[in-house]
Amino acid sequence: MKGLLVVDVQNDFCPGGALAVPEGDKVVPVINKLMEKFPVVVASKDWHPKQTVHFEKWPVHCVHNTKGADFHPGIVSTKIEQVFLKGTGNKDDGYSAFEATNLDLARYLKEKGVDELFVVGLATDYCVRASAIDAVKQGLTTHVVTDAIAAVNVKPGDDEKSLDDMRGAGVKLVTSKDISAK
Ligand code: VGL
Ligand code: ZN
Repeated sequence: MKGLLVVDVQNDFCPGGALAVPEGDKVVPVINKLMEKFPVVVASKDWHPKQTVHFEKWPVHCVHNTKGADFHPGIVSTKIEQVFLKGTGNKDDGYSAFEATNLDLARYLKEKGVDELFVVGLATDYCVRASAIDAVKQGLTTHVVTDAIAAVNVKPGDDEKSLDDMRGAGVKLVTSKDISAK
């Protein structure tokens, strides 16, 4: 069974947001179309407390229950059956959706019979990378859809390096047009 994991398509990671990913919003229409093709669609949200050591490294972003932490308004969120919240503690981790604290993503996918996971969203070089690599470690056949992700690129080239890291870990890179109907 195929599942789609939509990582952190939140206002703060989109243009105008507190930690804007260049062209972060370009993934929105691609993801909306993809969601139609998957029997199981889940999403993660970066969901930080007001104060966390994470903000020593990053501008304040995705504080829980704020507009910045909402999904981008263009995302058809009715297609998302479950949201996984991560980065909820006072620690600088939580990049991976598999570290969500409200529910166990690995167990959820297993219960749904998902053995093949497609990862999309923001940001390529942090949460998409960490989530995809963890998915492989969970034994899932894991794909990242390269036209449905965008990178922060704190350093130029972080996007390409992340793609290499993911490929090296066993992630398959595909484009949205390679994905057929469910
Ligand atoms: C992320 C930086 C800080 C992400 C989250 O969702 O990729 N990046 N917090
Ligand atoms: Zn964060």
